[in-house]
Amino acid sequence: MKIDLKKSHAAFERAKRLIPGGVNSPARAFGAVGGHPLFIDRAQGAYLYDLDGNKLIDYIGSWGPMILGHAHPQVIEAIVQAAQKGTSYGAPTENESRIAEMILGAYPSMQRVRLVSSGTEATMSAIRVARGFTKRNRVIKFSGCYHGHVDSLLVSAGSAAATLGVPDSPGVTPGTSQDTIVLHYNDCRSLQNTLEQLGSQIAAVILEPIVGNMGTVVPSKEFLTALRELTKLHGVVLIFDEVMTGFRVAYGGAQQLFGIEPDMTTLGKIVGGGLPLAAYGGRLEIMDHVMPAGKVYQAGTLSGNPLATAAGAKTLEILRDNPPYEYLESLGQRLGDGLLAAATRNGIAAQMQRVGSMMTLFFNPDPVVDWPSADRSDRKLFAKYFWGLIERGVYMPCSQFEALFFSRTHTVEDIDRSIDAAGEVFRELANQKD
Ligand code: HOZ
Repeated sequence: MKIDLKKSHAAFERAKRLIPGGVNSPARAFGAVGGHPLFIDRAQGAYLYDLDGNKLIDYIGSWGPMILGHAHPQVIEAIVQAAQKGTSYGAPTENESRIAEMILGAYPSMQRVRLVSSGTEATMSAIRVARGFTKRNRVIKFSGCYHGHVDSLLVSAGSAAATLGVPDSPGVTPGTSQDTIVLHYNDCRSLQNTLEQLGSQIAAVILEPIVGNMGTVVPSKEFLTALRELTKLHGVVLIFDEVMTGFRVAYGGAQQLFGIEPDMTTLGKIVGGGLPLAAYGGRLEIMDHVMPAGKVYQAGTLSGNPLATAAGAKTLEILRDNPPYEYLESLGQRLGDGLLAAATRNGIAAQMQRVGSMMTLFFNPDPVVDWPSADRSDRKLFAKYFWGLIERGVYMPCSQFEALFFSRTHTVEDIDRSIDAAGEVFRELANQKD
């Protein structure tokens, strides 16, 4: 190993004696790439600093939220000011309405929105509300899509569940998952057949409108059209899980980018500006079923927490008033093209899948359109690529099946340094093959 990771190793040994697997979320465990995770001391702008003092260009961005870069001064100031007024009241605040107004302004498909604390809570609640609204039980999801660790959706799931080989988690009872139907992403025919046969039993179709959790996978135009038309035809609630894509691929998320209105939307990550806040919402007639407006129960002590709403509202305000999306697109194109060129120049079969500032370099000779094609990627090669980049100060997501994210604070120099580092790694790997 070319860099010193002694303190991270010691910290991981200690954590393993206290916390299952030493981590509080499996996606961080480096399980698919081997070795020990880096323990982070602090972060600023585009960089992470680990316990051993290594400075790394960060392409995880806390798995999505940090679109403005780490420790953005205005976001930090908003959090500090909120904290000085108390950290939680268990009573409504005006800031909840302020951020709700901003969300509804950005997502016209939603007429009401409920704030929760995590993406998991948002998708779990959206499914419950869709069931309450339609009075139907069954739900369609797509293999490789991940919607948090909701029991009924931990079936053929992406993210760390796929990375660590447990797409169907033990502990999820057959009873819980029996109402979940799993189809392949981008497969219009099976969607049509399933809805024709079972449409009257299906409450919702849920999907990531651009997948991040099997690596980045983009929907075809036909798939998006089929989703909207068929769900409408069969009275099924179409839920866009925009926890990753919301405020990321455009201020109004994938639905703005594609010009398609789902019935319900879930948000997380960026909406909380790096603090635990998420949201779900949709058409008025659906959301009016949520208690206390309606009878579908959903609650939370820390829902709409004052620190989280302060960080989230400030982040959205900055994104709205000074949109970074053109800049992110130009940097994304540079990075995506650069990484792919570096791989192919060295004889490595790869596919770049990208939308703006989220992307995945798949080590795969064929286009990746769904989980079976993603699953054929070369995991071993990915692990070598990952560690080669760490040694050169570039911190990528630790799985082939995660999207990388970068921020407004990343510079052309950061991008070019990362491409050069990848080029060196690929050269080394090509030489090893010879
Ligand atoms: N949803 C995140 C990206 N797949 C993972 C975060 C986590 O599970 O820790």
